[in-house]
Amino acid sequence: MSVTWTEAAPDAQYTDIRYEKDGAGIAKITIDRPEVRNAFRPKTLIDVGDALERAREDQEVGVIILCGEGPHAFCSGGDQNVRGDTGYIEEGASVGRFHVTDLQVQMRRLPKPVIAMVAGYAIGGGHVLHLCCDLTIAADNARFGQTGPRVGSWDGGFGASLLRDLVGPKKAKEFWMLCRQYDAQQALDMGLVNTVVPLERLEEETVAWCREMLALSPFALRLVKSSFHAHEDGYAGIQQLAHDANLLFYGAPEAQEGRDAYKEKRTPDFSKFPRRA
Ligand code: S0N
Repeated sequence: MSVTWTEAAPDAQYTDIRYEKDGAGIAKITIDRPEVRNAFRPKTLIDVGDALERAREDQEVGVIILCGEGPHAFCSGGDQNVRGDTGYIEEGASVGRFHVTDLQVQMRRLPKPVIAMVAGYAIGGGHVLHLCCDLTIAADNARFGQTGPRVGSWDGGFGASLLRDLVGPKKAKEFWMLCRQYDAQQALDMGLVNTVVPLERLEEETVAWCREMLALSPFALRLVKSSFHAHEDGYAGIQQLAHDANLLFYGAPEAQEGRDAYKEKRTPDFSKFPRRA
């Protein structure tokens, strides 16, 4: 199953990623810093966030792949070279922060499936990025793990909660308290990834999964995602699902009667709508 990727945002000032589309519904965002195992600095995350927003707004796009350049790493987390005493420091800034906080939420709220395509290492904050994706397709050379306590940090947000949901509390604590690495088969066995394929077939298989989703109802997929997150993300998750319901209701004559009555300066007549059991 061949695919041809075309640069999709030639106007964007991306330095750390590539943003491409296949012209048939799939967008691909590639973290392009292989010299540091695709570690992210603030600009990397700003680029990824911008590309995700483009993919969200683009009605041609139904599914988004997130991956790293090359066979050695999906992403090795925060770039320790730009880690300051106040967070990760963007070029030209004096005070740092965690740009990844907003990106993780953006991935969760984005109403289209985001698929992690993992070759090589998904480590540290890179591991949390794959956790935040809706599905993960792993190559047989993939390795997963958290390093926080080894480098003086931790991610107690999605990095703890989603991992706990996927592999259970004991195993999740093992990830964080021992900082071990797990291979692709171990990851599959513990429910951390959806499938494992030979490295040379990774993109082909990921694209096949994407095409399967593209054949399905886009709004149903949107509601599937927001339904899961309604529980997992608390009030923010419920808000997403509730607003998706609003979006559907806007299309109903009952909602339109309220709008039309307001515009026509009359009392709305909801009597024709059933009080459904
Ligand atoms: C990925 C590893 C296992 C790969 O090992 P391998 O294949 O042996 O390659 P190396 O020789 O180690 O690496 C090749 C070159 O790449 C550089 N490099 C790799 N990772 C990083 C990185 N994260 N930052 C900077 N440089 C990196 C190497 O230095 C090497 O360069 P040269 O050739 O010049 O020597 C292995 O590389 C590894 O273990 N990497 C470090 C993984 C790690 O500890 N990552 C950081 C973990 N923390 C975060 O991700 C922060 C997350 C975060 O932002 C956050 C968010 C919310 C709340 C809390 C946090 C938080 O945790 O702070």
